[in-house]
Amino acid sequence: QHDPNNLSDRQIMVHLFEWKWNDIADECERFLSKMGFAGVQVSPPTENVVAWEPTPGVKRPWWERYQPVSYKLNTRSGTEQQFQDMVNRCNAVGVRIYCDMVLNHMTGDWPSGTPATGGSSFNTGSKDYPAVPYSTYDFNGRDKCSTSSGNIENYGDANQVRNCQLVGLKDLNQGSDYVRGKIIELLNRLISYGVAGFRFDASKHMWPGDLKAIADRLNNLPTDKGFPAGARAFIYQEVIDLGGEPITGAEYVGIGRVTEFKYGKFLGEAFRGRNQLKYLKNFGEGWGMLASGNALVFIDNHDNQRGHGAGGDMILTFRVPKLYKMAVAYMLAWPYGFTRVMSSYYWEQNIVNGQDKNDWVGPPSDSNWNIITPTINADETCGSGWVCEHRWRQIYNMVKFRNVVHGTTMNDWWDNGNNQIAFCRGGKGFIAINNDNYPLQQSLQTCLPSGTYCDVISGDLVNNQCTGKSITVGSDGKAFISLSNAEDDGVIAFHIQSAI
Ligand code: QV4
Ligand code: CA
Repeated sequence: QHDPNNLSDRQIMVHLFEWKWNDIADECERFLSKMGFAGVQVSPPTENVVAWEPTPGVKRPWWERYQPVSYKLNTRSGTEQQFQDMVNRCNAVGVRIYCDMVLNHMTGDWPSGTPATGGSSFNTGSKDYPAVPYSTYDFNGRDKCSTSSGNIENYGDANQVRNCQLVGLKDLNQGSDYVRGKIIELLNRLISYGVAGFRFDASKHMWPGDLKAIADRLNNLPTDKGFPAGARAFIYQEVIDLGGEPITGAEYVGIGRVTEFKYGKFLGEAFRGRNQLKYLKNFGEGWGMLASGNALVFIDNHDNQRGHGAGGDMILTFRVPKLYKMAVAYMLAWPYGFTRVMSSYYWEQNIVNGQDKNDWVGPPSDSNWNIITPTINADETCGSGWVCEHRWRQIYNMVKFRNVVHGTTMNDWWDNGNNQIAFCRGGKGFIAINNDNYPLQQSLQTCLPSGTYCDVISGDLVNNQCTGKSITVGSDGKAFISLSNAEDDGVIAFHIQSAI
């Protein structure tokens, strides 16, 4: 199902990567609702392995959460009780919860006695996960996967990709009625708590037919949690399709939306100067991407911001803030896909031969490895190791922009033949971006009513005054736009609700 079950005036989700449930509930109430966020993607809620030094020095990596041990909801993010409380509190302020679901596999190989976050035992040698329970019969075996390692060795072979192990992770057989039943039970439990949708992790590694069979047996969203009668869970599937493999994203669009990884890669290339912004005029289907209504789009995700997954060094992240804010602004102004904003924590990189040796580092935590609550600074930004891109003014003000212009199309495209672009959105909002190494100085058609507007990138509209730049639109709809390449931000944006 492709509809995020969002309130109609809220069009953006934020991934609060590795946040605790209590902190997410607070964030819904104090910030996300006020700023018009539609929902939150939360880290996998299912009990996972406690990964303690699988290799020397690696302690509680973020990726341990992608190795489930059971379907108990007990993780470093909190307990089942805290999870339910979060869903209730966020729904109460109109912010949806979308869960990251690891359904393709359970853990990799671990020594017996390795603990799990909810206290469950498991045995990887015999493929026993008694707290579900799953046993060896529930996994794809030698009959299904014929590679010598038992792992996926060739992405050119669709059978391997679905039926062999992804990096040694015990591969569940979603073709089995029993496994389907356990997965459906889990998803329906989350639905009963008021969860509005799911990210299906590693969907490329599961058969579309199996996912369809599972999705079809989900319950409607509960009316007693505020959903309209007959509402279905939103589904977006993680399929990395950059072309060149037999498995395509298009195989999955019948079930729900699909992560469009080309989007962030192409924008990374454009803003890093490997392509020109003028070509973004028809960004979307015209670039060989999925249909807008089938796409879930983002600039970076928790994998490719640290060199896992897809996109390589073209991906933009918080580490290149000026380019990143420009790309996010473009994404949020551009009518394509359902958008997701990344919200990260900081870690020190250690790049050796082009590879970050610290790509495993988990979230900010105390001496007992409990995740730390983000602190909130006076200027709305975060502290204590949390980057909180979603609390950068240039980003949350563009969230509002997207909500304001929702339902309009793009018009009045302008470019300078290089990397200065501008466009308007159906009489409701205007944006200009300068990624050339010289100033933008132009009188441009804006499509907005005449008046004075506050630029929402350099400041805000406060007490009927602009704290940043202001722009005057004349009776002909034209405005003089001045945006130097030397400024902190390479964007000017305003909309009908930023008018003085
Ligand atoms: C190691 C060896 C293997 C060996 C295995 C033996 O590398 O060769 O067979 O031990 O047990 C971690 C380690 C990895 C380790 C594995 C098993 O990094 O070295 O294998 O665990 O213990 C995340 C991380 C992975 C991590 C995994 C599980 O990115 O590094 O593996 O979690 O903890 C493809 C997929 C796509 C995937 C993307 C990263 O098509 O689906 O790779 N993206 C999603 C998630 C991602 C997650 C997974 C899928 C798996 O977004 O975060 O992987 O759930 O493109
Ligand atoms: Ca599989």
